[in-house]
Amino acid sequence: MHAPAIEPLLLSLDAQAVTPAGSTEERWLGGAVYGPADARTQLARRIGERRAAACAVVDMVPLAAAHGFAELWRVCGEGPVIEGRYGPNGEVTWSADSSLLFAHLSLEERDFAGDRRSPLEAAAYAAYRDLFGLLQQSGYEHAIRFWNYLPHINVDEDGLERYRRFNIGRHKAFVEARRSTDSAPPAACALGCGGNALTVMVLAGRAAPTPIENPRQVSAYRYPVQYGPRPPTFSRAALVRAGSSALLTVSGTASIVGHETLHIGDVAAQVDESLRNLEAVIEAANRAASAPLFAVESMQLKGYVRHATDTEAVRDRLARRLPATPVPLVRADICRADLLFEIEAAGSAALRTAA
Ligand code: 3EB
Repeated sequence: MHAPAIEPLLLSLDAQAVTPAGSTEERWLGGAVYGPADARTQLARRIGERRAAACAVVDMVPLAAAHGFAELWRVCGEGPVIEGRYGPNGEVTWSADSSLLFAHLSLEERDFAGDRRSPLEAAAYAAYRDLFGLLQQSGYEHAIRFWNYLPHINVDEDGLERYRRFNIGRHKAFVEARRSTDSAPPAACALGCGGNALTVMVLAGRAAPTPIENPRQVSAYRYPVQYGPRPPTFSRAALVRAGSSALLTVSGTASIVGHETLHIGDVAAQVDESLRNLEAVIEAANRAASAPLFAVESMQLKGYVRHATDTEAVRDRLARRLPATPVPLVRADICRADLLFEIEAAGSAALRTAA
């Protein structure tokens, strides 16, 4: 069997932890480390300074690993991984192999305080403008997956929740870059984090991914205006062919059916509903691929938990459905105030070619 062209891997930064990380000869296309600011130092010790620089640091408290963990993209294709900087002040850090690119940037909102718009809206617009500029210039023009992390995500700012302000800035950048906002946007997640910066990461490729929707849910880019003046710009998942394998990356998935939050105040039921949605998205991806390539049990999962006090309840529900699948959890605010849990998934599968 061929090694996949790209696969997500989890690396615990606890010194005593046994992890799947192999030799330092392995090639990584960036990723993210979830933990305190010094987590990057831990990561550099494990994978080297240069490769650690290609990773974003997301200020979130892991609910098990004391020193945090990293989610890295291992690439197994031919050719070297190259790195670089992009943007007016070199704020975008990127790394790429011959077919895929990973990039990240963090913008301090206070640097946008003079803007006529809300600083967060302006920062979201600038982040996406810069990332789209890089994608356009580098030839990895197709965004596959975005990760969005912003402080105080549910806090009201001048009469509008900050997540909704973020959506306005993101939407504007999509429109200006002539990227469709109402069909086939990339997969994404949007969560609250600590610190003072908006962090956006993107995985992009030279070939267009296939967007996947969830038949149980209204497409997020068609949410009614009750969720804000501009809808969130993301698809439920993105499926992309990479060499002789396929990569599926599933967006943040929560207890939403239609466009409404279900099981308000009941974290266990929200976990169950989120897993039903995750399975529905994976099923839709398998239908699009015309082959049963993906299963929830064999994907790399990550859960976001709003209240640390819900950790045991969340673990218990996850273990019932997925007894043999580890799900690393971090404490994070979810983009709707009534959501207590969100889960995301990514995985690679070998493509069978006719002999
Ligand atoms: C939802 O389904 C939950 O704004 O990029 C999930 C994934 C959610 C991505 C985003 C938001 C985003 O609407 C929230």
